[in-house]
Amino acid sequence: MWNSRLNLGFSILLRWNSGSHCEKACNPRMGNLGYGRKLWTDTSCGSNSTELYCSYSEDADLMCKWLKCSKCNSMHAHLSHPPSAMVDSSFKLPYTWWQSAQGLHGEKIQLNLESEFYFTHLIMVFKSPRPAAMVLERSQDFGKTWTPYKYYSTNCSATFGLDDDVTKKGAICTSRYSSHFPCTGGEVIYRALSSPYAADDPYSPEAQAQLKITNLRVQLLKQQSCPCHSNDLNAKPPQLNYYAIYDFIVKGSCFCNGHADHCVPIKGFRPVKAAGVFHAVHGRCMCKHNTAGTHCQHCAPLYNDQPWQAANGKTGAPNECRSCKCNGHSDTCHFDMDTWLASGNQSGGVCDNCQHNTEGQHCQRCKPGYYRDLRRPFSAPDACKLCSCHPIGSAVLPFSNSTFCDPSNGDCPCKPGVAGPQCDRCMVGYWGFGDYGCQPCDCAGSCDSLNGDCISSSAAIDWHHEIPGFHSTDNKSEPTWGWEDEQGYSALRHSGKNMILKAKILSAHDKGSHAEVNVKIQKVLKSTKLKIFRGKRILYPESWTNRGCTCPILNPGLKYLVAGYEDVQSGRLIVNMKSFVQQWKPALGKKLLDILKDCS
Ligand SMILES: [Ca+2]
Repeated sequence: MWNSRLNLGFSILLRWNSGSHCEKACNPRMGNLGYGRKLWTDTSCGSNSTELYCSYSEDADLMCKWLKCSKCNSMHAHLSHPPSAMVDSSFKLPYTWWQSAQGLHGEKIQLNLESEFYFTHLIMVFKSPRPAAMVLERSQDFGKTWTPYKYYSTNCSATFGLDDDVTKKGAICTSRYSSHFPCTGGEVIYRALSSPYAADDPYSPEAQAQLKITNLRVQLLKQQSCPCHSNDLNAKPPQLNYYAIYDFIVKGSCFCNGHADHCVPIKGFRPVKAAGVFHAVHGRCMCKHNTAGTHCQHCAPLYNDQPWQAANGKTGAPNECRSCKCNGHSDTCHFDMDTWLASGNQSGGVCDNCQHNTEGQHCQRCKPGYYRDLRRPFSAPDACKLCSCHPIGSAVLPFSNSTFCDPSNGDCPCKPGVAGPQCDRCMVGYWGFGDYGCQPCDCAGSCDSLNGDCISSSAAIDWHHEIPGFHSTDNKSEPTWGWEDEQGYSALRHSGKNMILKAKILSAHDKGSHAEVNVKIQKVLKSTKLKIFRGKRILYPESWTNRGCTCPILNPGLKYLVAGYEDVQSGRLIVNMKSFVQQWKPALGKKLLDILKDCS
């Protein structure tokens, strides 16, 4: 009898556990949900004082055996029959039982769970004759509302007005478990997974509606006496009107939506000690498949790229949660339906609270006011750096009061006439750095960047303070076209150079008060005041006395593009630190012609 009862459970268990390591849909082990938990009944025999009770049993031929009487008293361990005797070990203590008080028509047995559990089946083993009527109910909301699983009666239509599943398959009432025989040891069995649910995926919403419980209750509605009773006409009316149950086995498991194979105690749950019982079925899932929650009922914080799904117990599909891509700048994301639909049901994860000055669905770009430092991997916490734009020289975006730099390189948007990556100075040929930027010099040449005063041709201005590297062109190697060149040409446009030549340097001479450079002019690209012809001529480097060299550097034997100044009074061709001097290369001439075309 005991073995057949337990096999029922294991056959279902095997069907559910499709993957041992939870690679596929998986479920924690089944067990007796009654173990470690308190079972509630309305009464127990002998709770006030010692009570006498009697019982019959029958032999294999259903012939009644003698009447046996005994006493119960809840104060004495060997005479007490508390509800806990139904949930002790049915292996080790098969003959302990709960017994109700006598003379009652209704009784109730209730199991309250501390969380949601899967319930698969119930087995009750009666010591007394089974009830003539009873109902099994469950709650999914901790006892607020109850729904019947099954009605039991010797006569379903007379007792409940319901069809009997013996004659009408699938009916909610049955007469199968209500016979008065056997007078002791009779079973009542209910299978939550029976047809039409048995073929379903146990994690489908339909199956869950059927299997999920927080409470289970059996209402014993009508007693039934053993037929032996009426045979014993000579005896005094014996004490036979009570319910007695050996075992109340509630088979089920932790409720994990197919995403866990192991469970631990719900916080605060303390198993009740019961004789011979060491294992309780616990309620908090240890979630796999990137899921989280007591019942793995949602995705883990960084795994909300697609909607959560229960695993599929029928196909074995784990339906795991998929990671969001947050580039290491967020630990959590949420699922957004609009994003999901917009992506064609591919990706709906939106990263939450992007850290490290990033923003975007995937924290994939620097926030306004920050720029990408390409020397760092984007996942680094310092990949986005604060823009450092000069508060006066930088332009402000329309409708905004803050300055944003180019997020790709940190360059700031400058006000008119302002230059530099941070917009912290006037462009060459501009002056008056201020709230409205810089204004063009009103001079033939350049001007003082602070007050706009025109700079006389005799004054030396160090370009190389403004334009790094311009004067340091390495003559030995082929000059490369770079930022300095662009700046130089920009200066050609704006600072009013009035003669441009291509010249070969023949020799340089120290004349004491000044220097003279003998050149051979090969091409006159621009001349405004003096007549300049191809052939030999002298250039006068103005800044020679200060520097002890021909500055800009003019090495004999090399050809240069020279943009300088024609001094009408002296008739001299003058070069100084404001002049544009660059070693000649063909590309230079072409570029220059384009510029001169633009200027004319
Ligand atoms: Ca027992």
